[in-house]
Amino acid sequence: MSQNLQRTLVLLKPDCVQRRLMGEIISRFEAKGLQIVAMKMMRITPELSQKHYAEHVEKPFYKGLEDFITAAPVLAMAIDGLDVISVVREMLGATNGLKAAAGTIRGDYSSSRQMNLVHASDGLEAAERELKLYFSEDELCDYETPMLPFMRAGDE
Ligand code: FUP
Repeated sequence: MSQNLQRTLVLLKPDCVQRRLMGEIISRFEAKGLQIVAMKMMRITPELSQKHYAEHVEKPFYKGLEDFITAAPVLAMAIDGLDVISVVREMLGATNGLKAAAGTIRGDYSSSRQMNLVHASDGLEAAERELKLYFSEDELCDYETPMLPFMRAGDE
């Protein structure tokens, strides 16, 4: 197993679900060759929101953020891949959809800072912490894909 193989937590937020963009976004991750190992539609409670956004709870925008993230279901995913934490962050683009580069998910589909469609862990520590908030060990489905030899070299 490569030493850069990582796992990250991705949330398709309420705006993504409501706008029927889940398939579009999941397709991008699949086309990139990333491996989805868990997926769950769920409603984020205020308690979970406060844990997830612990670093933002005291900020003035937090109340609006909590109202938004708890307003409708989200799709939570655990995704594996080489350097997947930074790869997914790059695919998302800048936090504010108005500033995100064209070609990124937020750049292509979002015109908002709050309603930016997708969350992804921003580092190793965050990924470990967030994955535990959303998934139990037995919900994570490790599997091998026979296509792997055509997706990257053996020493990558
Ligand atoms: P990101 O890591 O890109 O998800 O962005 P941040 O951790 O900086 O922010 C977390 C969430 O808070 C973002 F998805 C958007 C939201 N936010 C606001 O609603 N208003 C702000 O002023 C800043 C962030």
